[in-house]
Amino acid sequence: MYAQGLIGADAATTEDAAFLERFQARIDAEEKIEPNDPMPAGYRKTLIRQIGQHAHSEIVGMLPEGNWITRAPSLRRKAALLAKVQDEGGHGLYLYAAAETLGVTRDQMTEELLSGKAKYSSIFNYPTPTWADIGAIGWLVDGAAIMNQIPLCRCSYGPYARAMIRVCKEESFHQRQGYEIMMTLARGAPAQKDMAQDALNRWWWPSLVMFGPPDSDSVHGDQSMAWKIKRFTNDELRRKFINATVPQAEFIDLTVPDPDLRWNDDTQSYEHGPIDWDEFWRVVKGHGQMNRDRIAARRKAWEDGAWVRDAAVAHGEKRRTRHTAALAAE
Ligand code: BYC
Repeated sequence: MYAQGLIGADAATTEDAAFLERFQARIDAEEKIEPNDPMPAGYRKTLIRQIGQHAHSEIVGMLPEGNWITRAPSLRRKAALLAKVQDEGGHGLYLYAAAETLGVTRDQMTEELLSGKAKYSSIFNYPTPTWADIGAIGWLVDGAAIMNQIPLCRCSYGPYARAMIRVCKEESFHQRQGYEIMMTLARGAPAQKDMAQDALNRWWWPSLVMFGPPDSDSVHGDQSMAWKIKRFTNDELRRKFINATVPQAEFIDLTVPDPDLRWNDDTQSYEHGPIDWDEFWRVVKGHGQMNRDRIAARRKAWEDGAWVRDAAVAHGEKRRTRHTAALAAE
C-alpha cells in the first residue's frame, strides 16, 4: 500500500545540510516519520536492517519452541505454547510489513536471511533439549525482548512503533507463561528444580547478549539514538533487564549463574561478571550450535511454501481480470 512512489527510496533525495537539519528537527520534536516522508538514505537503510533482522528473529524464534509443541507435558501447556508460537509468526508478519513500507520486498529480505547476509538474534542458535528450556525462553528471552521493545513503541518511524505496541502486549503474556513454567518446576520435585536451574544456567548469558555488543563496540548505536530509533543503549537495556530479572530468580529460589553478580547501592543497580563476547561473535557469525539447522528449516519452509505464494498471486490476478471485465461491461 505504501510502496509506490516512496520519496527518497531511489536515493534521489538531495541530502544537503539544510535537509538533514530539517529532518533532525522533526526527530527532535518527537514527530513520527511516515513512509512517504523525505528521509535520509542512512535512516531508511538502518530501519530496513533493524526491522528486517527483527522480523527474521521472530520467525526463526518459532523453531526452538516449535520443537516442544508435540511434547508439552499437558493440554494446557500445549495450547499456550501453540498460541505463543503462532503469535511469533504474527509478529514476523507485522514486522515484514513495516519493513516493506520502506521500499524493500519480502522476497529480498528472505533472500538476505537465507544467504546469511541478514542477521537474526543470536539467542535462537541454542538448542532446547528439555521442557524447562521453554520456561526459560519465555521468562528470559521474551523478558529481554520486552525490555528492548517497549522503548521501540516510541521509535521515530511510525509503522515500526505502531507494530511494536501489539507485539509488546503479546510478549508480556509470553513472559508470564514462561515464568509460570519455571515457577512450577522450581517448586516441584528436586529433579524438576534441577531442570529449571540447568535451563537458567544455559540461557542466562545468551539472554544478556541479546541486547547487542557493549556500547563501546556498538557500530550503529550513536546514530540510532540520535535518530530516536533506539531510545536506550545496549548496555542500558542490559542493566535494566538484569535489575528486573534477578529478583524474579530469587523469588523462585533459583541461582543466577554469575558468581560476580553484586548489588551496587550507589548506582542502585547490579554489577555483572565478564561476558564472553568471543562466544557472542562466534554465534553471530554463524558458528553457534544451531545456526545451520535454523537456516535449513527456514529454507525448507520458504521452498515448501512456494505453491501457496504462487496460488495467492494467481488468485489475485484472476480477481483483477474479473473486476476489469465487469467494469468494461457496465
Ligand atoms: N544477535 O551496532 P549494534 C524476540 C549485530 S526477537 C545477532 O549495537 P544495533 C523473540 C547488529 O545487528 C529478538 N546480531 O547494532 C522472538 C550489528 O550487525 P549489522 C530480536 C546482533 O542494531 C521469538 C552488530 O551486531 N529483537 O524477541 O544498533 C520468541 C553491531 O551491533 C545482536 C530485535 O531484533 C544479536 N543479539 O543494536 C521470543 C529488536 N546484537 O546489522 C522472542 C530490534 C547485535 O551491522 N533490534 N547484533 O550486520 C534492536 O534493538 C537492535 O538491532 C539490537 C542491536 C539491540 C539487537
